[in-house]
Amino acid sequence: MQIVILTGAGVSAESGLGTFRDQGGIWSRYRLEDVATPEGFACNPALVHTFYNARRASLRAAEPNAAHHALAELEQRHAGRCLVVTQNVDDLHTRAGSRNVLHMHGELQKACCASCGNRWRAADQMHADDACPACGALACRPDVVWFGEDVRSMDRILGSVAQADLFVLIGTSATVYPAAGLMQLARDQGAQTLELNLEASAAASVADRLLLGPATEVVPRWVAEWCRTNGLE
Ligand code: BJW
Repeated sequence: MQIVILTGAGVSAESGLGTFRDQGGIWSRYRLEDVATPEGFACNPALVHTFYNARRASLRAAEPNAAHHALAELEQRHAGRCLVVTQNVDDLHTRAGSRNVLHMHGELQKACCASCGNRWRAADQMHADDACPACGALACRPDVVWFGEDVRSMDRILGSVAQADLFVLIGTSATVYPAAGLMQLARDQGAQTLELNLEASAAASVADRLLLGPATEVVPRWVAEWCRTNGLE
């Protein structure tokens, strides 16, 4: 039995990290064209660094919540493969103990050089005039995936989705591709599909089962149910 879990901002919402498209979310305070596109970064790198420096500070103050911990426990108990594919750039799944995690939109705590491709742990504060420690270019950026850029680990993600027996979508609006299409893909290839969300996502019509509620409640409840019905208590 292979399980693929796709998570989005909703799984980290109760850890104090904002979602993007909910009321009062990140995109109600910033224009995504300004802070989450290569063109926005080229136009105003200082603004983009300020945006991500603040997000990094929020992440340092955040702790994994009951949903992250429940998913780590599921991975530990489940005998087959259990992969978390996250759109989140935070490290809360890993800090909760999940070991099999793919960050398809990159990682907030990493920096990269747009000139030579070098990657390193980001300083708390990044600046537009930082030099790459490898090549010296003034082309340092957060190691995250902006609109129009290729997402990470897509071959591994597609391979895992193709082999999945169960696909679980958690806390994402399913409006950003290619992540938004993964549940449909999983179902087309024979997986059972489940959505755990505060509100039904744009992909909810392809979920075999939909459980609504805050992640810290529905995810631990579902993991406990799954362990019980699969004799993993
Ligand atoms: C709770 C909760 C609680 C709340 N408990 N739940 C036309 C058609 C199709 C595709 C395209 C198109 N034009 C362009 C594209 C491609 C584009 C795209 O999808 N655009 C759409 C807007 C249409 N995609 C891309 O460009 C991607 N790359 C790509 O496709 O490459 C190939 C390509 C290149 C060029 C052209 C075409 C193809 C890259 C996407 C990169 C996204 N990057 C961001 C920023 C990352 C860094 C950062 O964090 O700053 O990723 S945008 C932002 O959205 C972030 C998120 O990971 C992503 C998804 O957001 P998420 O997680 O779903 O959050 P929300 O806020 O939307 O939803 C929150 C959910 O939680 C809701 O459901 C709530 O109900 C729930 N919730 N509280 C449980 N307590």
